[in-house]
Amino acid sequence: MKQIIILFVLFSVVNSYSQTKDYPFVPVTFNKVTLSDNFWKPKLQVNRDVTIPFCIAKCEETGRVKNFSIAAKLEPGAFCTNYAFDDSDVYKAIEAASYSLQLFPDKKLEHHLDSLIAIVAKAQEPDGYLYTARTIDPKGGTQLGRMGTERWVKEREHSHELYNAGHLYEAAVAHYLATGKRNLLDIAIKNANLIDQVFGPDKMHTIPGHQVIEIGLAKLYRITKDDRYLKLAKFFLDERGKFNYAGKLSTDGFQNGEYWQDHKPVIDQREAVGHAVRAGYMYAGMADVAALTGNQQYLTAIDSLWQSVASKKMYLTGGVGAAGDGERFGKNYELPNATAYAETCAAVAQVYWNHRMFLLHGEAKYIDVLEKILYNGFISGVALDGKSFFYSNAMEINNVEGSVEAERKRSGWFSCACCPPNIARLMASVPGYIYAQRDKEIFINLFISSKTQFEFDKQKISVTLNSNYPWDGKIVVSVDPSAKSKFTVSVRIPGWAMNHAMPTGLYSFAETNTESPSVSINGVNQKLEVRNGYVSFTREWKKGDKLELNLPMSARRVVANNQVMDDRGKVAVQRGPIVYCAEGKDNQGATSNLILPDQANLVYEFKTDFLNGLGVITSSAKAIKIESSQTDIETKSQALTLIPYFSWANRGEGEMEIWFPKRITGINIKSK
Ligand code: FUB
Ligand code: ZN
Repeated sequence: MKQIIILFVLFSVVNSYSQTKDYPFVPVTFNKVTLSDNFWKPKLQVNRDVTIPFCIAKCEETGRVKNFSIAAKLEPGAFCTNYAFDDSDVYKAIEAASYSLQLFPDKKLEHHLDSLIAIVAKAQEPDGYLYTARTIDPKGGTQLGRMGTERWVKEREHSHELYNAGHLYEAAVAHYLATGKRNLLDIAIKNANLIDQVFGPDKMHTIPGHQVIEIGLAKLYRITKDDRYLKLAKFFLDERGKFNYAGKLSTDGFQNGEYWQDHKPVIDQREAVGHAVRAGYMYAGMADVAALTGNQQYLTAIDSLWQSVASKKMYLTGGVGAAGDGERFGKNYELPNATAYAETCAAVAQVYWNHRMFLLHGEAKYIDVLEKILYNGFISGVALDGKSFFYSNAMEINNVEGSVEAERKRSGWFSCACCPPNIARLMASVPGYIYAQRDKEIFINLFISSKTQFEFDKQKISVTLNSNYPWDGKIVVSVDPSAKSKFTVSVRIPGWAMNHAMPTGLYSFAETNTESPSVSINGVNQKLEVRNGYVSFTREWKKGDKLELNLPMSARRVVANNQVMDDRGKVAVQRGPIVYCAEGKDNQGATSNLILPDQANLVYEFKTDFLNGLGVITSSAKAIKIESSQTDIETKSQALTLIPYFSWANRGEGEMEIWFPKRITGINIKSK
């Protein structure tokens, strides 16, 4: 008996894995932050009241949930939606709802999720396989050409079996964290165990055609501490770049593997190429694996890839993936406005990745980019009504040329509906991006009014942030330790407040700002020493201490690197983190005829009753009138109204412009 016990203990020790490595900077997760913010809380409320129920209802109406039901044999039928990856929309909706439950407890929603999860459980095959298209139709007849006649064989090209799994794992972890329930987590674990049995160095080899399983596996690993999941995530990443494409996938048009980021081993990739959502998820997955294993080669690669994106391939709004064919990154500095693609999912993926880059390096430049995306190119994806969306995010709509491919208005849903539930899940998890910690250092990254608690040496430290950001630059942080103690509070000084429109110089301010940020503690001004984008205060903090940050908020002109052809000779306008645009509605019906001369003042005003309350900028433009021929040009002065880019297309269709010529040149004569 004694021997058996010893053996059992030994066995447990061998099998009990203790996670020793992870991100050095630890985020305060969404479930530990209470929001009170005037900007985000109403958005999260709309997300809870409208977007999430809308996404769930659409998943039900369009047959996405029915696919699970048919696979579960709860009803007869054939796979009834367009894409085998439609399962993932259900998972993303569950993930979104789970985050939201944390902030807004809702028994009805919780039960609804349980009933959906029960159907998902029944759709899972006994060995853990979960992919409704094949369970319904094992040989793939209804998805001809997409999923192949056997499990996994078309994963690289089309099937998305591993993609669906990745979204399942993310949803399962969010649901478990928010509710403590294992119903979805157990489904995910069973599926991951099957995938681990099938794939590996001595087993089947493939690459996930659409990355995301790497992130999902890393999350599962953190929750379960089962290192098979971490090894599998790394295996899938390391499989990239090994396939010989020559002549094999000729019909795809993406023969060299760039589309899938499969053209080189991941550790050798330096330039962001191919499908932008896949890339963003992959870089985020590499960051996770780098953090969890200490792999330096991954770090070197993602550091370069970040430079590639942030210094050459990102729109001013934070949007990425300039080219619509292949939903992909363009070449360096290829950032056309009239044909911009900038899929909302790609912006979501960039938020995930930039957050992880911060967690690896502790540098604020990653949060600068994350903030740029959150306040511009991400929330532009959803209308104020919470139920109409952009899949691609135009940078310009003009009635004369070029914008034919751009989405000119928002849609209620899409046949390929990846974006709406992706918006819902990121929106609901925004509270998780505000704070972080490293040892006895607290990081304040975003200025979103909220409250949280840290713990050092068994001491509890409450932190409360109050602001009217992004409209006002005054941010007050109350630091309340349970007893007087020494620790560090590091507050991000946004790059834009220090004269950097973009940390990489892809965009810069046209003029240097003479105002600078200032910080005081309990009313006493502090020296502003900014390191890695933070101002840090190590001191004995006591209950009631108040740190006040004031950021300069004047509206400023931005210019792009001269190599961005489409923005040459043009300026855009930014105030704080918000990028502005003009809509025809506010500008006599047109924007493509407008010039913004250098001398025109930019005047800011907050309008409470306009588009749910937002800051508007007015100025004086020159409007071009072309009389009879292009040689007969007249301009007239005209009032210019600019609104935040995220709020465009809430009042019907019309022209829209972010970049304005500074003067008349051959290239900007394109309007009536
Ligand atoms: O392939 C799944 C999703 O559909 C991608 O992330 C989107 O870009 C769209 O193609
Ligand atoms: Zn999408």
